[in-house]
Amino acid sequence: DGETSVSEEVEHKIVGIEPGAGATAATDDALEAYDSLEGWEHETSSTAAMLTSLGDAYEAEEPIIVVGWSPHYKFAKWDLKYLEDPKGAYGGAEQITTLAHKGFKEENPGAYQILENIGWDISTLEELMLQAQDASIEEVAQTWIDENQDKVDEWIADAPEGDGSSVELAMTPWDSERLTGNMAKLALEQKGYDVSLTQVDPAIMFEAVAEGDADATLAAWLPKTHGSFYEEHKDSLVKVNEAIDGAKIGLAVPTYMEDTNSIEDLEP
Ligand code: PBE
Repeated sequence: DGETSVSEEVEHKIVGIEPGAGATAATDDALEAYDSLEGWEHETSSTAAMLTSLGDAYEAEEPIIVVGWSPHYKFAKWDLKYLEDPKGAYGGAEQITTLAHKGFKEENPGAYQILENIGWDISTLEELMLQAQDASIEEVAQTWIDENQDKVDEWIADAPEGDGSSVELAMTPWDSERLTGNMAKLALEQKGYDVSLTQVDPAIMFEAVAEGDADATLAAWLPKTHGSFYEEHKDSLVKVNEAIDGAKIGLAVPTYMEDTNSIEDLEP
């Protein structure tokens, strides 16, 4: 009928994020799983570049398809929706899980006990991610700890003093993980633990905790996003806590793309 389809308008391209992200691997899986995505290109770059492309397209009310996830401020800043994923390429609800090296509980039972207690509602984290648009992650983390001492006390009160024992935490480079990593660090430090926080890609993070180069992480998205990393290393890892419930990954589009609601609405 001569009309340009959404798939043509976006030039059969998915705007992706970092090559090492779990959501990137899931998107490659989706390209394999869906006939509707045959011949599509998955362009990886960075979260910042994806957000710039999304903001520009949104401003111009042009169609765009991005690799998305929650919690993230993009859903508060713009009206976006996830595309339905009937084949489950992106999994379902995820828990952002705290993992430790298998020997860590015995090595440092006090720090382990505190990590078992630390968790947040997803709405709290979303609010903090919005605040982090206008302030540094470290500032937002410090302010939340200062204003929620009752919560921090629940986490640390019953645990033994750290007496300067070291806790090496690993995290990934995304805002949600930098926030939870920094807040956990501050809570552990209040009890006298000496905490280091290192930022690495997911593959390195899993390897570091599995090999004991890091003690623990609050940044494992399971069961799907980092599922293959977890499977590879699970014999050396312990699930300490599900610190955040209700996370999600998938393909996201602006809601003004009214007729595009499922990955199966796209065309080769
Ligand atoms: N993310 C945010 C990461 C984990 C946290 C969903 C973009 C990923 O590995 O895909």
